[in-house]
Amino acid sequence: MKTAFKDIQIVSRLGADERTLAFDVLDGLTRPFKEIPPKHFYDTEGSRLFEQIMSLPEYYPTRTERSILESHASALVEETQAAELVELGSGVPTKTLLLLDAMRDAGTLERYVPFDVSEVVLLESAKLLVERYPGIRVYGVVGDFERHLDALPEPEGPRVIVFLGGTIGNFLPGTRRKFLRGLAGALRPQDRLLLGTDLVKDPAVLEAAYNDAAGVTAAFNRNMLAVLNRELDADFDLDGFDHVARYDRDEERMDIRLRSLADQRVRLEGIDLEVEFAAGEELRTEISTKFTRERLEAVYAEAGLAMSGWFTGLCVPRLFL
Ligand code: AVJ
Repeated sequence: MKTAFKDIQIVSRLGADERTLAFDVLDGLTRPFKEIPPKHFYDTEGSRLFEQIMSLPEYYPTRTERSILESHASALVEETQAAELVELGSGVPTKTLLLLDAMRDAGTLERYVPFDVSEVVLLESAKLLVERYPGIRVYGVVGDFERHLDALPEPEGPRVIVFLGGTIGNFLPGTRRKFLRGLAGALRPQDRLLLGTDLVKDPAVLEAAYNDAAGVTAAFNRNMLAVLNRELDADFDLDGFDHVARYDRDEERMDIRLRSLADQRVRLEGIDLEVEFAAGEELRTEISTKFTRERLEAVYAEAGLAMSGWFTGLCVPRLFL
């Protein structure tokens, strides 16, 4: 446990010996259908590219979610009387400020509990927030929210857990249920979960959002190979793979992959592995599930949650305006 500033406390659940990437890659590249989980996109360069994605004309989710929060933050605070905000995968708080502002204005704000894999990001946002909200306490948790939810502190007042940005869409159904059940277990009757999800819509709109004209999403996708090259001493040729993002109508999710342009062999020195890719073979790097209200209610029900509110925004990709 480290305390850097009065009012700021950061606890870490990530050990220096985390080998998650190595395990995920060894596991994911030795299966008949190759797959690496999307959490490995986000090194410094990946986070920078994702920041760019969020302001792309085709990528409507970020600005749609922001407008929803702008419209409903004060009503949410009014209804929940939230004294503390727990944010999963907090990153650099931007949209969160809308909620924290509403809590400050209502006079309920006491504590912000950001949960993120990056200690640097947590400390930076904590410093920013204690300046912006005099009297607020920040309790940051460095960890992986799929494994370390038990590191959350005891609630000190009505709590809202927020999980924004549509990241829930990255989970396969089984993991999603396990994760939501974990959250359900952390919520008392007076607490609430605020979940940001993208919705099923015209596949053309969806596919455009993940195949932007400027090629930022393609660069973001390929950057995962750069992460492997650096962290696992691998020799992926980034130009040897195409970015592929298709909407799967049966599963109601975007399916994002890297397609090998030729037969090739890749060596990953760091995990002592050689893998072959056939020409046209695909490596899945992400799924991004799109929901309907009915689907979400069913997903909540199987996790022991009940929907108490539903807010939508108009998704209009700037391209089509
Ligand atoms: C951060 C998972 C919500 O699924 O839209 C954006 C990630 N990938 N473009 C999404 C992403 C490609 C994003 N999430």
